[in-house]
Amino acid sequence: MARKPWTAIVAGVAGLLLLTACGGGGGTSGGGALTLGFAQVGAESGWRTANTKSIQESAKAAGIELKFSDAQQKQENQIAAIRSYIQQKVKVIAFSPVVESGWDTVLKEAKTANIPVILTDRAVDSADKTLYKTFLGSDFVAEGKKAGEWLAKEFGSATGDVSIVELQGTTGSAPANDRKKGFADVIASNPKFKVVASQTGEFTRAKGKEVMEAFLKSQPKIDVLYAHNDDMALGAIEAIEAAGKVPGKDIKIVSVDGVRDALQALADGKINHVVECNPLLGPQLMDLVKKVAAGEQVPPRIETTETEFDQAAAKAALPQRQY
Ligand code: GYE
Repeated sequence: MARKPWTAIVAGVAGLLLLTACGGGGGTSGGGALTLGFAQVGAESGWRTANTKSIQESAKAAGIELKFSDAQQKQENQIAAIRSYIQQKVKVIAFSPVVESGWDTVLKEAKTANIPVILTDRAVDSADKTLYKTFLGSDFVAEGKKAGEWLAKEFGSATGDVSIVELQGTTGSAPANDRKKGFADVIASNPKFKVVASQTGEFTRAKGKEVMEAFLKSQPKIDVLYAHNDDMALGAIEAIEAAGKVPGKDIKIVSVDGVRDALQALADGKINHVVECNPLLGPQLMDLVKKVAAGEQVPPRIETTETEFDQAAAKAALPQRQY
């Protein structure tokens, strides 16, 4: 019983020492360094790697001291990281929530500690919008719709059923929920479009390959693969080729993100269409961090502008593609 306060004090002192040590000699004049705690989802995809790099480089360029953690796609790790940022008294917390629900408790803790929170890339479903200052990222429903619209055009004149398999992103994540919905909304207008199998591939190449192998075994006819991200599509291509089929021809493929490897596969004719999702959120995020740290008002939602790639657009974009 009597131990608890002591442990707390020791932890507090240790935290203080850590904070001082991390101050980098910046001193406390003028309020000290602007510290940002960023809780990243993981390193599951090419998109994520580009996103992490963008955040790390822009923090450096903006003179913001970044504390960065990788949650390995686990919500409990992200919650622990956010709690440690609260304890370390960072100025601002930003994170990309691995799933949409279950954040209210930790977000309330940040609010009580007067630390503003910025959501980047993925949203939360909290009813209380005062738990975070803003959201910076993409409209995932619109991305799913674009994939559906491509499909509707591509198979516009097809007679008979079009059998679609879907590789979903991480279960419960905003991009998986929304990309599924946007796509489903568009294809619902024509009963010939049938999603014959839909399963999570966890946004990774390995899982995308594994689940596609299972689809190829269980489904007698697959005309189209809709993958919620490029990495799963790239993994699935390996499975399709191993099954003796030609990706892009026997099975048409549409995916989301626009990473180099996928644009290359599109240029090579193995993917048929890519909907872009922009991972380079770092510069805009650092701007927002400075604003919320200064107590300035920011818009509640900031969406990135994105395009789509057909084969010609992929070929044109490839030489300058950064990621
Ligand atoms: O599409 C996928 C990544 O949240 C938008 O997460 C992001 C998604 C992205 O793993 O590749």
